[in-house]
Amino acid sequence: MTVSQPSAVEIGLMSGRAGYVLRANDRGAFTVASPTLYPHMWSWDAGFVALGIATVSVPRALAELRSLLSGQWATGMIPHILFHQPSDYFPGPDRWRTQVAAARPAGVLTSGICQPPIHVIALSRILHDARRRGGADQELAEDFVRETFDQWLAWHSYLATARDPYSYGLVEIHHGWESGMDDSPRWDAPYANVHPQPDMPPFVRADLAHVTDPSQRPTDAEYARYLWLLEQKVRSRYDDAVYRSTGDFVVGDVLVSALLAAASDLLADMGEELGIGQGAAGGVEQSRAIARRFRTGVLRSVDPATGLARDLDLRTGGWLDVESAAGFAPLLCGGDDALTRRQRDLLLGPRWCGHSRLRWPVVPSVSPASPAFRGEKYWRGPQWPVLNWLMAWALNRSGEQEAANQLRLAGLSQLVDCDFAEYYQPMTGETLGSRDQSWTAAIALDFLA
Ligand code: 9WN
Repeated sequence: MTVSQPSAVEIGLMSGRAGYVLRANDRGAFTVASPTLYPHMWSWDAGFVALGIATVSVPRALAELRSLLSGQWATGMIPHILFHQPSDYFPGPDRWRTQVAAARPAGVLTSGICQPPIHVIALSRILHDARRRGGADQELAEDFVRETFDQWLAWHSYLATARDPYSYGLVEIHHGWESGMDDSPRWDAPYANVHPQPDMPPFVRADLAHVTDPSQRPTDAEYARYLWLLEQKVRSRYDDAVYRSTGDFVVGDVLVSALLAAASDLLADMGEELGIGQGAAGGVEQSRAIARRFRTGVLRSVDPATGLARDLDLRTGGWLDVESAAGFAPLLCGGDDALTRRQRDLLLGPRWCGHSRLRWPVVPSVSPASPAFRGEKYWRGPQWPVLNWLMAWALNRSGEQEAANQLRLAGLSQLVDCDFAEYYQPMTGETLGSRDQSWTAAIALDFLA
């Protein structure tokens, strides 16, 4: 299916409305992920939000990243939620009880797990934009990179050490939420071994009150497992080694690993350009080493039969064969040109974006040809605009401009209604989940820039 460029009027409306959404979700020092369902700052959302805001204001984009860094733990971890303000979001700070962790930051309440390391990818894009504009924007962005380089390096080093202690080259996640793809069928097998115990404190979900159809969200049984893992993290006092030997869910995540590899290379590039972190043991060389290790880990996970990367259940030692978009992790980190071309063709082909029943040829979270596919259910099939953006970004970086542009145009066509939904039904195009989702508006701005 070929998709044409939206009209000039549609583009004008879309960029105006996307800017409006981001401004409405701006709480001064940070942007809420969405107005009602997610009234806090989420880690990987903030990365996408920053790159979208940068198309309008580089200083405000950098402020978003600075605000995120204010929640960094002494271990280097950037937590998945920063609770800058009170709200009814559940689980909130009372449930996370991060006061048990010595490494928690002072001055801001946070959750105790992390999310995919998209931030340096966003920062490098912001720096690129700022340089194109020159003047004060360029100066600000370069100063920001100089000032925060070590914090990003600490974040990546945390993932490379505390979350890969045996140097497999795959980042270990301790909760499905850490993947950003909470209920993806990627995690069905490992979650089957997560058994909430009767001594888990009772809970009442708040998310269902903010969506029109609760069946589009994870089930109560899934939530019980999410809360049980949270409990296990608290009981380990957020010590990764303790959790590793006591927790139910420990999985090597290919998408997180590929993002870490890509982001580490970009951090090294920025260091070289600005003369930061030089020398044999400097940040640039450390970043390159991280990139190499995780790129190798991702490429090693590829199933030669399908051409897709696989997560690794570190509890059972088994590969997780699920046709999810995370299988395209090698596109993000590169390293094997033949595989890149194979994955490009697969992604645009009939099991994925070229599937005959899709409303828009946008990356679905799970292949519509897979038995695991569910068109309305959260990360079990719907199209998430940010995922499409990531794949377009990856293709562009691999020199696959034509394929990247196809995803960009399809992504823009999907957003022409200006709902900026959290996710979309791939066959009908119906908007699902939250509306006015910040990261959806942000990637629209980036696609339009
Ligand atoms: C739990 C904010 C976040 C995204 C995740 C998405 C969803 C939270 C939730 O919303 O997760 O972290 O409450 O369902 O799955 O990717 O960062 O937009």
